[in-house]
Amino acid sequence: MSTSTSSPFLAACRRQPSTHTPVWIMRQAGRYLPEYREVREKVDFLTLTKTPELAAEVTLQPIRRFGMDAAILFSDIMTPLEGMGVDLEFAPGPVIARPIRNAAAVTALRPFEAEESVPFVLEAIRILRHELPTSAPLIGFAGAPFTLFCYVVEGGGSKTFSTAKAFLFGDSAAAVSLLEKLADMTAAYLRAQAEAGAQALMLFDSWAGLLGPLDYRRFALPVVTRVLDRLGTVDRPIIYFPNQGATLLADVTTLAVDVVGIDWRTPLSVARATLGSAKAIQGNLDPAALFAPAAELERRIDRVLEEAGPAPGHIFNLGHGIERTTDPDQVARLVDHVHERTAVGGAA
Ligand code: 1CP
Repeated sequence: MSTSTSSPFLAACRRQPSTHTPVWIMRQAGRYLPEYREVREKVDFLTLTKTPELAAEVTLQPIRRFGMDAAILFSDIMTPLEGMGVDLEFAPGPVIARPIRNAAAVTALRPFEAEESVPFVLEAIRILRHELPTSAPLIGFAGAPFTLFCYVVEGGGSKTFSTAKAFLFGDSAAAVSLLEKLADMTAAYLRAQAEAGAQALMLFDSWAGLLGPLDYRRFALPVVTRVLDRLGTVDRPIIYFPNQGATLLADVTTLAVDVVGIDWRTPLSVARATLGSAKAIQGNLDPAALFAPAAELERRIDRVLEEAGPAPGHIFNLGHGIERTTDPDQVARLVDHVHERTAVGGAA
């Protein structure tokens, strides 16, 4: 199903040359877009993610407006957790009224069944595969186990996730059992998305950088490996994004993923040097560059392209999610500039 030659994005995932450097943007569907805000005036966020036609519509919005080289399913990393028996609300970030903080709560979690728990996600994927152009493959995604762990233990967002780390360090046996259950859910969830038609899969480890290398190696890395092992036979490129992971990249090299997402703090040349030539890279413009005047924005885009170097296997993206006060015209400028600057036989 996933022929890479027709898509610069899929080609880059496989480190094959293509007609231009593909570009998409983390959180490309969302509140910086007036057409997204219009949909959100009518329905709340959970309803939006659970109504396949609406989720498909907002997934398509940035593709129609900007012509990105990949679409990412509109959903949230927290969405599948309800299927394990975790209660969930958004206000606007995730809120869990009964966080998981001891062995009994871990044992009480239900095994996850994708068709039963997230039929709306699978249906949204099927709709999107009919509606998306072949130039914009669909990325399915999930939260990496440690990042999900942070939210289900803490009960919501946090700068430090101190409660989650206290559980991890204080009752490591129960914490590892929770991490493994989250890994098994994540693998089943990603497999179901691939079977429904997702053409690439991304794992968001947004809070990986809260761990030093020893703890990352002991707690977070083995459960990412567990997800990948369980996905073994699923033939889709896999992108792993260890946010704030500069000190973790040597360990990340050991993971059987095709693409590593790099946050904006690490120059892509440094990431390439550590990761070697066996992995493609994705990133990493500072999202704040979109608030700079056009000429400065374009200089910063050019710098990212130079850092990535001429070898195939670079997917242009921001180094983290787009800010919601971003001017959509700046996003148009970014997509157009990457396309023009890197077109084979063009100005590059
Ligand atoms: O009111 C609204 O519209 C809700 C805001 C919102 C949106 C637009 C949330 C709540 N989630 C989303 C969509 C979303 N979340 C996508 C859609 C696809 C796209 O990229 O266009 C994706 C991929 C996510 C993934 C996600 N959710 C991550 C990983 C990426 C990252 O930013 O590091 C994380 C950490 C979340 C949790 C979450 N969900 C929502 C919020 C506000 C948050 C952050 C909470 C926090 O820690 O403070």
